[in-house]
Amino acid sequence: MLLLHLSDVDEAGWAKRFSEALAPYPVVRRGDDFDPAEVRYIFVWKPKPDAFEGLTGLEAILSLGAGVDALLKHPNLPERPIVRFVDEDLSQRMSDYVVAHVTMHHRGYTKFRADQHARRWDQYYPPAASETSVGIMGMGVLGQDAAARLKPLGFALRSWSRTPKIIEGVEGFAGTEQFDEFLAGTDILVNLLPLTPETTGILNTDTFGKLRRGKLLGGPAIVNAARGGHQREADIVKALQDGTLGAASLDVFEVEPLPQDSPLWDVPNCYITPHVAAISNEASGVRYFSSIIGDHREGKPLINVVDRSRGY
Ligand code: NDP
Ligand code: OXD
Repeated sequence: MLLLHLSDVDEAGWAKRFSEALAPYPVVRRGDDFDPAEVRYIFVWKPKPDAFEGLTGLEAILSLGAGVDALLKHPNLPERPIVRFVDEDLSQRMSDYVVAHVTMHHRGYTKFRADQHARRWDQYYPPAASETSVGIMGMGVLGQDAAARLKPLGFALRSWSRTPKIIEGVEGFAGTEQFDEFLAGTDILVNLLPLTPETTGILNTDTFGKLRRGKLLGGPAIVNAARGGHQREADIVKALQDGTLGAASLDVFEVEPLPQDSPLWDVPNCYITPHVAAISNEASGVRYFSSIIGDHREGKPLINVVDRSRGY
């Protein structure tokens, strides 16, 4: 039996699709009449504290989110394998966001927008893409997809990950020892890291001060589409105001929804979106998790299992 426990999304819609895809395998939701001991899989997003109560026969936890930082902090998380969402459609959507914001900062959007408001004709030619370096933090599923889509646009690409990566056309850096070197050659910093104790607060004053200056008018830019916990928002406001950063695109925030009184709302070179960089699409999500359940019922191993000791 599959139990759905989803908050803030259309649980009924997901349940209907799962019932169709898995039939005759039983699919239930909270509030239905079922024996919790019969549940083998639970599909979760923002599970409540009692989500796992009575699930004595549970075999795996399926996460609607690609990021599992919040799930790993659940106070009653059972010691069962966690399968996270890995999906081409999700990667494509994230890369759409990344490419849009990288190209926007590369082409001096902040300056030209301000010029237009001021009715100012001021010819400034941005550097070629090949002279502009995009540094991607996190070279996993999403980071690699973003790099593959930025590459044909001609950007100079570099990446930073925990373990070394050899990817054609991407200069790789790994570990804390190579972090500063990575930053020193980066004009546009893209964050696609998971949120772990090691990566919390990584987008801070110290990091911004180490980015390359002199290539992009107004200063280097950051794009954070991973987690709000990665960024120190007070540092971002200050850096955007004092010119340490030329621009910031933020899809995620320390507190979501972003509070009404956050100073970020009023900073003109800050581009805010409400955690919409990439959504887990129902059709492809149901296809992915149904095939995982089907394979597992046939004795095949689970895929994309979270390593709890690493935190992602
Ligand atoms: P992956 O697990 O596939 O990749 C994570 C990458 O980060 C890996 O390259 C890993 O290194 C690297 N990494 C982890 N810890 C460190 C560290 N301490 N130092 C350096 N590098 C590190 O994750 P995904 O690409 O699938 O997703 C990334 C994040 O994107 C998710 O965790 C989630 O928070 C966020 N996300 C946001 C969405 C949105 O709508 N805003 C939507 C979906 C995801 P290594 O390769 O060596 O293991
Ligand atoms: C995710 C997200 O982690 O939507 O999938 O943030």
